[in-house]
Amino acid sequence: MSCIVVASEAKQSPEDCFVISFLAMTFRAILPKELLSIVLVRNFKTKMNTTIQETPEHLAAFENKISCGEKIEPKDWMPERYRKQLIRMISQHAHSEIVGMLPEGNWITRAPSLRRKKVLLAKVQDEAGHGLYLYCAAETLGVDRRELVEALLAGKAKYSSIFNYPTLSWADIGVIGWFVDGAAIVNQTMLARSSYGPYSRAMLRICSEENFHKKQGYEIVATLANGTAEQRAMVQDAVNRWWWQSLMMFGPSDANSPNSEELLRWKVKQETNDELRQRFVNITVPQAKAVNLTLPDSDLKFNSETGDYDFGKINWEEFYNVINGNGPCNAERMKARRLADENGKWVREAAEEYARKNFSKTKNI
Ligand code: FAQ
Repeated sequence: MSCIVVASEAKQSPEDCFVISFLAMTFRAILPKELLSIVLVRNFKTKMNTTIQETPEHLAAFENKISCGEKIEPKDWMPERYRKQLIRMISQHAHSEIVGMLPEGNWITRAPSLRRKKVLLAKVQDEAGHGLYLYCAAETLGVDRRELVEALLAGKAKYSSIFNYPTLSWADIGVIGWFVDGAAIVNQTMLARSSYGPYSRAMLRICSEENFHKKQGYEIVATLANGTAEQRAMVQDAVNRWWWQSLMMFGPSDANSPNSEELLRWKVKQETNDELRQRFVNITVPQAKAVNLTLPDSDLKFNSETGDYDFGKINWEEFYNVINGNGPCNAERMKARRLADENGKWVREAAEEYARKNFSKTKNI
């Protein structure tokens, strides 16, 4: 087992470097060497060329680079709108990973065996790691992580709708791995080809971990589906409660997706919300059949002309209700995040004070 500390040197101020050294020293001091692997993510605050005005020539060169399949890197010139869109999307993604720890974290103490407990613990820890990579990726765009976290805590930033539903039974943990991680893989495999270098590289690592997550979820589902009548009923109930909500993860239909046009043009997204949703349905229907579970949609049927599974109408009213903060668990999730932020305040303050003192010592030398 290894413990990974991801630290960011986003601001590059000497204070930050001291905070990181302090954390590294502390972890080295308290953990045996074989348990510790420290990853310092050097996240250079971009000295973006914002002094260069946005001219049609710059935009044309930028778009040409993208159409040739080249990646945009933090120090490259980019239109302000591209930068803003990426900060919005990457930070929402990071918040989703962090808030997404809550529904599953709720079951760590109640997992039915030591094996299941260990796997779930590792999965939830992975999600925390994904959140940290993603905050680092957002910081390469010149934004401060604290600013992003404060936007979440103030209710100004979004996170995925799916995490505003309760986990009522152990079967929910299996279904989350199968559906939610499954949907995330479909979406993120596309994002791994995104035009922004740091985001696409973060996605590669994240997708390989999500594959394990999906497999552990499907294994739980298959075990319950082959179990007693009570276990089968429990897993079918979980499938019924998470199916439509998982389809909503892909966002509004293309006709109502205000950001898609721009994101597709700049190859941040390479496929539309509806295309990805359809791919997820096509992948998942045979998997449900394989374990003799039904998906709660009487309109679901194979269309031999398109080669796709046609499916019923999504309840968009519910979707907008949830993303506007009125889902079943929105208030509970935000309360948990605010509490975590408050409880971590003394650690941030101690680290800052340590850095401040050490920085002034260095200046005196
Ligand atoms: N929930 O114009 P579009 C995971 C918002 S990670 C909440 O179509 P866009 C791993 C959207 O932000 C799951 N809000 O937007 C895991 C926009 O609002 P804004 C997270 C949503 O950006 C597993 C407005 O609606 N994955 O599960 C949702 O083109 C288990 C209009 O929408 C990502 O974030 C939604 N479902 O497409 C972790 C992937 N859908 O900002 C723990 C990266 C839409 O204008 C446990 N993001 N909205 O006020 C994306 O791929 C895209 O941003 C979309 C939305 C597809 C989410």
